[in-house]
Amino acid sequence: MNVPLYEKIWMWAAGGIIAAFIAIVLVTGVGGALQPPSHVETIDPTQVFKDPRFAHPAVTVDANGATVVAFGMMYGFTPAEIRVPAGKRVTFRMTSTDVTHGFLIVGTNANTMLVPGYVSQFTTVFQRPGEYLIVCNEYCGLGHHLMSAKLIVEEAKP
Ligand SMILES: [Cu+2]
Repeated sequence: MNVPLYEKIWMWAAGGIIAAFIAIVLVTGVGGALQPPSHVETIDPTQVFKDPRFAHPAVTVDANGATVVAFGMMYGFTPAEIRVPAGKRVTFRMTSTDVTHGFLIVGTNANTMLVPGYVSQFTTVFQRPGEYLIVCNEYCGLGHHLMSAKLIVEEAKP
């Protein structure tokens, strides 16, 4: 069969693009699945109460913003009421003592999973003062629907 040269070039080019796509899918899919995508900080889930990072779950406010140390367990969050300043950077550091929980602050873009064995961390800014509902959005057991907490965003003091 006599295939014209241009036809051959385009067949090889199309084949090469397909091979490149498959390679990209394999490299990112397999490589990315080997570890969590960000902030790999581990913790022994059975020792959360004794671990110095989580022994005193609380909100620490300083000039730059606030740091929230909290954990989720069946079926609640500790602390159950979190007070942070409006318009400042708030860093959440959280984990779970038992199973995987969710941490969603309704009406904001704050949403993470609390996976036992790992410390979840993210930073956000709450612009609007007010009261926000925090819910667990990963089914974690019979009391899942009872698992909630409160975020109070306070007007920043001048
Ligand atoms: Cu839960």
